[in-house]
Amino acid sequence: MSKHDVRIGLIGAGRMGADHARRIHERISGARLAVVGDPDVDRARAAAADTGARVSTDPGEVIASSEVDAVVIASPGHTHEPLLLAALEHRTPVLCEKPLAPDAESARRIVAAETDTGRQLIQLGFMRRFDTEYAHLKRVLREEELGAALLLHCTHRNQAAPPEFTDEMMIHDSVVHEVDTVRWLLDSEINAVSVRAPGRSTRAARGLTDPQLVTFETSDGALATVEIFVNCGFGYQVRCEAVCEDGTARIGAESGLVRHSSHGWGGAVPAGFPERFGPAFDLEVQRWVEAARDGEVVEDAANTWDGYAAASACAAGVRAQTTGERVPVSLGEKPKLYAA
Ligand code: ISE
Repeated sequence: MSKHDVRIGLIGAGRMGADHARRIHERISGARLAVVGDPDVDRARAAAADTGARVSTDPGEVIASSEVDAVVIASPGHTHEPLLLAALEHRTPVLCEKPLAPDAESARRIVAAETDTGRQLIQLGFMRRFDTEYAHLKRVLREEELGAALLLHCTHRNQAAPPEFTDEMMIHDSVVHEVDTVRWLLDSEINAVSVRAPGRSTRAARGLTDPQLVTFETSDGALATVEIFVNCGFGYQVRCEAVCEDGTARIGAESGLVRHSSHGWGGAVPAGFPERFGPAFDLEVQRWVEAARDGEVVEDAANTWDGYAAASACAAGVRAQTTGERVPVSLGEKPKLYAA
C-alpha cells in the first residue's frame, strides 16, 4: 500500500457494503479502506475484519473524518440524502449504490446541491455500465450504424426474491437497473411508463405480482419492454436485445432450455447478481478510485442526474402498477453540469 492510496470511508456494512469492503481490500489498486461506518457495530467490525480499517457507528463522522479522501455509500436508500449532502458540503467524491434516493423529490434536491458546488462529485453505482456485454452492446449501438433504435427488449430474472419483497420493490430495486440501461443504451429519456402482469407464478410469495411486464416510452419514440420475474427459480438471467432500423443486437441470450431444478439453480445461468456482475463491480470501483484520485469523474458512469431520472421513472412505475394507467414522466430542465 502506498501512502498515495485513496483512503476510502465505507458507509453501510450490509451485503453490498461488506462486498465492497472485500473488493477494496483485495482487488482494487491505489486505494485502501480507512474507515467502515455502520450503526450496527458488529456488522461494521465484520466488514472491516483484516483490512486495517477503523470502525465507526456514526456515518456522519466518517464523511467528516480527515482520514478519508473519498466515500462509498452502501447503506439503505432512505439514508442517502443527508449523507450525500454532507459529502457535497465537504467536496468529497462519492460512489453511491443505487438508488440515489428513494423518491424523485429528494433526488432533485441532491441534483440541486451538487449543481451548487459547480462540479460532479457523485457517481452512482449502476454497475451494468461496466459489464463487458452491456458495454459491447453500447458500442455496437454507437458505432455499427444499425440505424435508429425502435425497440429494446429487456429480461431481468432473479432466482428467488426475499420473502419481504413487494411489488414496489420490484420497481425500485430491480427494474431500476433497466431504467438506467434503457436511458444509457438509447441515450434518451424515459417519457412514460406502463405496467401489466400475466397470471402469477406459483413461486411468488402471497401478495407479490410476479412476473410483471413494464413498458417504457422514450423521448426518441422508442419502446422498451422489461420482463421482471424475481422468482424464476432457476438462476439470475439478464438479457437485452436492441431492434434498430437496420439490424438487431442482443446480449445475455444463452440458447436451449433453462429450468428450475429442485437441486438448486439450472446450471446454465449464474446463480445471482454477484456472480453475473462481479467483474463489473470491480471495474466500476477501480475506475472510480482512479477518477477520485485525479479529481475527475468516470466517463460513461451514471451521475446524479441519472439517479434523479431513475427515481422519477421508478415513481411513475409504481403509480402505473397501482393504477393500471400509463404514467408520464417529467424531469424538468437538465442542469448544464450534466450536459453530455
Ligand atoms: C438487487 O438489489 C440488485 O441490485 C440486482 O442487481 C437485481 O438484479 C436484483 O433484482 C435486485 O434485487
